[in-house]
Amino acid sequence: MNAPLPLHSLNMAHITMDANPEETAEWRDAFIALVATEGPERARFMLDELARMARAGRIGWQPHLNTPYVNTVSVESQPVFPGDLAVEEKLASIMRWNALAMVVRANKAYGELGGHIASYASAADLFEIGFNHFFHARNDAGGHRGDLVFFQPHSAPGVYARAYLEGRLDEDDLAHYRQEISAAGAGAEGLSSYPHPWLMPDFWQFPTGSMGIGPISSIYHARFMRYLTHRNLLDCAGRKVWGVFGDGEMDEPESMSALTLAAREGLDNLVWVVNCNLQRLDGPVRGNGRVIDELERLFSGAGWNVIKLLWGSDWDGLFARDLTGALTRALGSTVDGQMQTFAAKDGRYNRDHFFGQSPELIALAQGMTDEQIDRLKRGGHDLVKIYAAYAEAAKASGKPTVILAHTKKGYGMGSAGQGKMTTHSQKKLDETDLIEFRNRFNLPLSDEQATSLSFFRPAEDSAEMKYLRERRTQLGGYLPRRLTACEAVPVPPVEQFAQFALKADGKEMSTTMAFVRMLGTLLKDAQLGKRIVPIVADEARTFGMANLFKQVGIYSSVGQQYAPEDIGSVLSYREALDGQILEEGISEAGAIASWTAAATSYSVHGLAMLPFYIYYSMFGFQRVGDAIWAAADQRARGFLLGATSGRTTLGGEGLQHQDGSSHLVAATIPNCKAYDPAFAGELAVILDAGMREMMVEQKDVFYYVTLMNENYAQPDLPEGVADGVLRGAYRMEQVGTAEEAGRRVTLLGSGAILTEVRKAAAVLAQEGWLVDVVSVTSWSELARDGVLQETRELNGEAGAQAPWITELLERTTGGAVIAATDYVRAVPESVRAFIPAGRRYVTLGTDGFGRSDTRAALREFFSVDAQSIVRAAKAAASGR
Ligand SMILES: Cc1ncc(C[n+]2csc(CCOP(=O)(O)OP(=O)(O)O)c2C)c(N)n1
Ligand SMILES: [Mg+2]
Repeated sequence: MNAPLPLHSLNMAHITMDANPEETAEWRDAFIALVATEGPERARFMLDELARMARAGRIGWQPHLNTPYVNTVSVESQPVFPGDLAVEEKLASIMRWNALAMVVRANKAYGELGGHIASYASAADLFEIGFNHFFHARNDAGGHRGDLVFFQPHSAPGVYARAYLEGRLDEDDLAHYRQEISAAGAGAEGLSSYPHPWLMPDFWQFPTGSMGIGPISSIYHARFMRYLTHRNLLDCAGRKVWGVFGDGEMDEPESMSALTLAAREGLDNLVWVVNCNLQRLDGPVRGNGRVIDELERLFSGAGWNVIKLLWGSDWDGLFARDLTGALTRALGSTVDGQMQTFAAKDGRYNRDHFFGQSPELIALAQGMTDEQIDRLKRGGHDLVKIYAAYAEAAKASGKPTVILAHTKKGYGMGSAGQGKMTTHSQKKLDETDLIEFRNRFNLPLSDEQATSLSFFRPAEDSAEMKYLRERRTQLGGYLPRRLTACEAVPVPPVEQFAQFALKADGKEMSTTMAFVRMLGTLLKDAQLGKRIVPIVADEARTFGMANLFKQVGIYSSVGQQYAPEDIGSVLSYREALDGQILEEGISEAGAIASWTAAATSYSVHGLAMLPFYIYYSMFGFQRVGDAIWAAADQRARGFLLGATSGRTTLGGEGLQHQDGSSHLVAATIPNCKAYDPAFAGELAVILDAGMREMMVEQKDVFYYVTLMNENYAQPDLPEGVADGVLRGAYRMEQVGTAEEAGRRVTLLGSGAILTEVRKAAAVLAQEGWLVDVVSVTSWSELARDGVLQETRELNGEAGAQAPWITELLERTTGGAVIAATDYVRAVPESVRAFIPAGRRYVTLGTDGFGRSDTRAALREFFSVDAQSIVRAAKAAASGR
């Protein structure tokens, strides 16, 4: 029903168990008369009133969240299509062809490369309407500052196909789809499998390859744009976030987890297009159910504006003739598994099995040939209907919008793939399939060109090419495109925000307290302060940050509409429109999405922001590691602070709170610099270097720093060690007086366990040992440097030096080397290869599950306490 049905035509025959049909008819007639004489507004009022009475009377009635299985935008309210339909259809066909040719070619050459055809085949028209009419590119010369567009990852071939027509990629590039390495040798640009800003830094903006991360990121980016606007940092009015996602992808917890946030925040700058081709990889998304109904209920319930885009224009006439509503009912009661079968079968089958269901449907199909039935388009393949849905979405106000677009997976792939169970991974088409595809989309290709998979680009002065360029000019240029130019932000000298830490003079404090104090000062800095984005996931009080609530406020898009319970207190809970802290509640997934939005603002918005997300370290790399990996792909710049870190610093918390592995995972992320400082002075040096590297030198790195909550005496940072702190280690002290024969040992320690190392050193010194204590601030930086130097040496490259840890140990220490950390042993094991030859290396760590007990008991249990270190030192020295 692309037009509303006349109310009196609704056949209620399907309603069973009507105890009193006559009475029902009276009520119906009354309602029809009301609509006819008083209009829809009065009718709505009456329905509300009845609903109110039903609820008051506790009669147990609930409204259904589903609307009929028809287009939300009716024929009557459909806008005139503003483009040249014929040209756009030709262009879409060319995109389809080149995308298909690229994948099939790559797999003909190297069967192992993989790739996808069917997803873009179903999404091509959804993309094209966006490209031709809605997706604004960033135009810094006074124009639109750009929409953010999230592309479904395995539809990337279609985006490349378009960039090829636009002249942004050439045939050589397309020929190197999924071959980044050989492309470099051939002077071409390798096209990454999925959107990867790391691999194609001038092209892709948002990594979406891991399903679910695109959807949640898009929500938090939309919210971050509001934050920038409300904090008067950047006016983001008029800019939208578009996301094209799969219906299967909606099952990911991340996809759904922030729907209510988007609605609560009234993100009408956000539009999702969910491509409901009813299939995922293995088979139907809801074979025995109906995913569009389910998503409609989910999104409506969450407070989104839902636009169903189900049927193409050629259904309009059918619906108009369907006076009994039989067609709407039949479509509304077909399960998706069956609907998929209809997509896979021809017109004859559909006539027999769909239209053959009832005399009314048979009559409806009578005027159509099998060919016409076969070509009946679903809404997501009809440019006019797609335009209508997008236009409706673009003007929505007060709510985020989802367009549920009904399509066929593998659309146009004929018997080779359309609607087939196996279509997702279909990447081989034989000659007949290719000719069929060419015919299906009227492509101007000879048989030879089709079967040899020639790429096709119309002549530069053709109507299609002129149109394509004109449309993109109107919309500000080409996209996706990743820009990086932005102004550097000056960082205050370290003495200004961390003098107390550099010259701590033995004062007792935890590194978390030191961090919070530094952050508080940095927030006051005239230039940098405003750019800082503190982020927490309901743990600000845990980390002693409550003072910041008052100081900089918690961001709220509606200010604070209540008198907080603690209003008189100096730490009062303060929400404000221009609040600076992003308090994400108990959603680490949300918090890391927020962090990523802020950490990539330098590129997405041309405005560098500096996020500090502080969290329970266990709930970081372990809980949201994949999102951090995606942030790395997106070249994020910012700080992750893993607080209450390590397996023994937060005694009572036990197995699921004590983190012994985050440094191991962090070390695997190439652009993540991970530090486990023991002292506030070290932390100061690390923060200072990180801020300079990211904000001033604008390097694409981010920092992971672990913080502890154990209070202990903080020494002054020794002179001249800053370089060592950043490289990962420095010799902090030598204890003991003279070396007795065989009584020399070197102790390495990091973070929480350095205090145990120093205690062990004192014990050994008392017993006549000479002990060098090395503070390791970063195992991963040491290991990276070691690997780099070793690789240089093996390759005979110039500039190979001894690894820093080798040189440091050789130059400043002696004896066997014992390393202890609050992390699993694999962390200190990562530098074993770089320990100077001939020196025994023993590692102590916290392998296994965590437990609850006192700090002392835990350290003893894991053998990382001073006693265990002393024991290990003696054993190693004696050659045991
Ligand atoms: C987290 C994650 N799990 C699994 C995959 C592998 N995968 C890629 S596409 C796909 C199916 C996608 O189905 P849908 O979202 O419906 O998209 P369609 O191709 O049907 O448009 C799967 C399982 C992935 N990329 N990411
Ligand atoms: Mg799907």
